[in-house]
Amino acid sequence: ATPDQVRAWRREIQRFLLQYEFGLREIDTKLSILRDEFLELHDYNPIEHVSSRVKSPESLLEKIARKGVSHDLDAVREHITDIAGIRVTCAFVSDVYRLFDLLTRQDDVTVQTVKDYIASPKANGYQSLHAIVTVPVFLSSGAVPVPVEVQFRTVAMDFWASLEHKIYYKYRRAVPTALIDELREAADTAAEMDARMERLHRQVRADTAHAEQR
Ligand code: 0O2
Repeated sequence: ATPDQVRAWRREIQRFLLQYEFGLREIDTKLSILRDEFLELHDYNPIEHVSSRVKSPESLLEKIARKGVSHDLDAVREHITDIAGIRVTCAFVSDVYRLFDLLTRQDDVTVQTVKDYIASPKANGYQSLHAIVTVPVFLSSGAVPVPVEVQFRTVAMDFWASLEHKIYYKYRRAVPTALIDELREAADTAAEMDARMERLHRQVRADTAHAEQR
């Protein structure tokens, strides 16, 4: 390709990725509204933190090659669904599902796919609730539906996933069996802790409600 072609292609990619940046902002605003209203109604914050990213052009190109997708941007839009990603970390499993419902019930949010790795954890122990949603972004040329991957998880699931991710890359995807077994056990421990924290949380809320009635 000539330098002019490379420059033109870069500009096109930048414009393409900007739409995903806008999609993330829409979802981010929705989540912050839900959080602030929840705080007002229930007196606690259901979201511990939110992080988001648009895939870098390098990592997008790597995934296009790995998945054998054509470089045509319409094909990329259709087949690579995690160009915009947002991760919502909650204290409790019940809040994970509650936020998922509150977000996906909104009129302008369309759910494409849901993968519930909390109900059915992956073989390695990974747990999270994933949804690919599309949200309209209003550009000068009209509305564009932008796909965003939203991952909902608890603090314990997030702790596990970030360590597992590091280990996976450290061993270049060939993790020793003993470590795989330990990670699986650690995932079970995290799930037990989530169940225990949920019980405590319910107990405290019930006790508080009782005290308020008296
Ligand atoms: P990164 O580096 O986080 O972006 P896909 O490969 O996305 O087309 P897949 O695998 O069917 O399709 O999607 P899935 O199962 O919904 O997983 C997508 C994302 O979930 C991953 O993105 C990870 O962020 C996370 N994830 C899934 N499985 C695991 C796991 O076993 N361990 C950890 N730590 N994270 C996981 P990427 O692009 O793979 O990675």
